[in-house]
Order: sequence, then structure tokens, then C-alpha cells
Amino acid sequence: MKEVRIGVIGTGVMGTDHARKLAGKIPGGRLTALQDFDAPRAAALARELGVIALADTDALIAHPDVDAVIVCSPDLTHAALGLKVIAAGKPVMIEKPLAAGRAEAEEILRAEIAIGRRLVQVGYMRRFDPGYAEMKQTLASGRVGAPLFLHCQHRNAVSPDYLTSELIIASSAGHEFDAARFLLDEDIVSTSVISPRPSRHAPDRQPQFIVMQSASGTVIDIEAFTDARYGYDVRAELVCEDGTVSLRPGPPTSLRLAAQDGTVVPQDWRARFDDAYRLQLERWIASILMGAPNEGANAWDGYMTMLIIEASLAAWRSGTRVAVEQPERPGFYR
Ligand code: ISE
Repeated sequence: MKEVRIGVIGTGVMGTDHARKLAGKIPGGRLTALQDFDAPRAAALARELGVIALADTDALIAHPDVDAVIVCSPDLTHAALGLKVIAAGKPVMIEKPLAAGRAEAEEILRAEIAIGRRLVQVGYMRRFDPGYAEMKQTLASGRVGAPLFLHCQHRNAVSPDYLTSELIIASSAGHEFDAARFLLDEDIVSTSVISPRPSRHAPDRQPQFIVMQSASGTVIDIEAFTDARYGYDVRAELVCEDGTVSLRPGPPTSLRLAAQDGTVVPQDWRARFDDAYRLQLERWIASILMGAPNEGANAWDGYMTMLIIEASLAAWRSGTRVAVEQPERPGFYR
């Protein structure tokens, strides 16, 4: 294969962003097709980008000009569509989360193992962010000693009405769960959640504060607050035995208000993680050209994050600390 021809399912916020990036030339890749249940929306973007719009997902997945698929449809449809792409033997990048729940995520693992090829990547793009990569390298170099605390802050300016307290854990904090596993290079074994009052700006959802522990004992705290008004402000600080490593701020674009400490932040995640999204596509395409997706979060990572999400939801509902199950990793994912 000299070029990866890509079809995108879902032309909402992220589908449109991926499609525009692909159409704006990512080496080795070419956008060929789009699909959305909102057919006029897909058709309008297809016209703008000079590609075809297909009526249904099966037609896109089976299309001879589609070598690989990006699934950006609503979260509840991720797993079913991912399974169809796996069955077609094509690589698939599934926007996070991998599935709507554990059982579906396990179906993806079984399907990938049965077909015997790594086909799935999950769109946890922070793994490609230069700032996170730098933190991981510093930690891995041993210069700062063992990690004791990982403090994470995830603030959105404003969020859509459908974002519930549960989705703040599954959809927003899910990024932090994956980033913690990535940075620390180990699993999360327990989680507990405490919620403050809702902000008067979003009275129907509670911000979430999550405290977890990694297998070797690092304590991770996560503030997930999706209605912070002033901008998209993601931070991380690793406190280690011999030093502290902070996440370098992203590009200051589309400023609305500065954070209290004067840091200028972007309006949303697309601006903050623009480089990460681009690198994620570049490396995904390059790895497919070399044989199979082999970077970023694989299906096993998506599954482990799903287990943290489910344990955190249980912890939130019960007000207790909940153990995150640690299933044995199949040889296929080692
Ligand atoms: C959204 O789905 C994302 O993925 C964003 O990165 C996150 O910041 C936001 O809170 C989620 O709702």
C-alpha cells in the first residue's frame, strides 16, 4: 500500500476536524469518503473537501476506495461500528471512548484477537501531545525519581446540555485516565469520586473530583470541571521523589479569559491539542503503511480505560472507594 485512503464516519465536531486535517494533506493519507446520519451535513462537508458522501455506514466501510476508517459517530455507536470495520479487515481509529461499556469493549478485543491482526486504535490523542510525551520521557529517564503524586486538571469553558455528571467521568475524565496510564506506564487499581455542588452555570451536572491509585502506589487526583467559563485549561503535574514535572501549556489561541494565574488558554480542545490530533493522524497513517497501527492507545488500553470509567461510576454512585478490576492481559496485547 502506497497511500491510505480514509473514510470518516460522523461529521460532527471531531469528524469534521479529522476530515479537514486529512484533506489538508497528511503525508501518506487521503480522505476519500464521509458518512453521517445527518446526510445534508455530510454532503456539505464532502463538497467542501472534494470527496464522496455515502448514505450509510456499511457502504462506507465496504467501499473499495476506503482502506481505513475513522469512527467519530455518537459514543453509543462506537463499538458496533468498530466491530464492522474489524470484520472487514480494515484498520479503524475509534474516537474515545472505545465502547459504551465493558461488555462491548470485550467484544472488540475478542474480534481483534479472532482476526489475528491489530486493527484498532482509540483516539486518546494526548498520547501524541508533545507536552505529555516530554513528561513521560523525563519520568522514564529516572532523573526525577519515583512518582508520588499526579495532579490533573481538566477544565472546559462551556459544555453541551447532554453532558451529564456521568459523562464528565466517562467522556472528559476518560482522557485523564488514559493519560495517567500512559504517563505512569502502569495500571490504575482503585478509584473514588467526590463531587462539589453544581456550578450555577450548569445546575444539572456536578463537576467531579476523582482520586485513584496506580499499581505501584502513585496517587492521582483529577479535577474534571466542564463549565469553567474562561477557557479550556488542561494541566498536569507529576510530583516525584527528586523533582516535579509540569505539563507545558498548549498554544494560546481563541482566548476568552485568562486563568486566575494569568495563563492564556484556548477556547476548546481542538486548539489546545491541534498538534496532538495532527500527529495522531500522521503516525496512524505511517503505521498502517508499515503494516498495522502500533502507536497510541490500542484496544487493550481502551478496554482498561473502560474498566476505570465503570469503577469510577460505581464509586461515584456508592460514595466508596472501588477497586478497578485487573484482568490478565492476553498475549496478543503484550
Ligand atoms: C469531549 O468529548 C472531549 O473529548 C474533550 O477533549 C473533553 O475536554 C471534553 O470534556 C469532552 O466532553
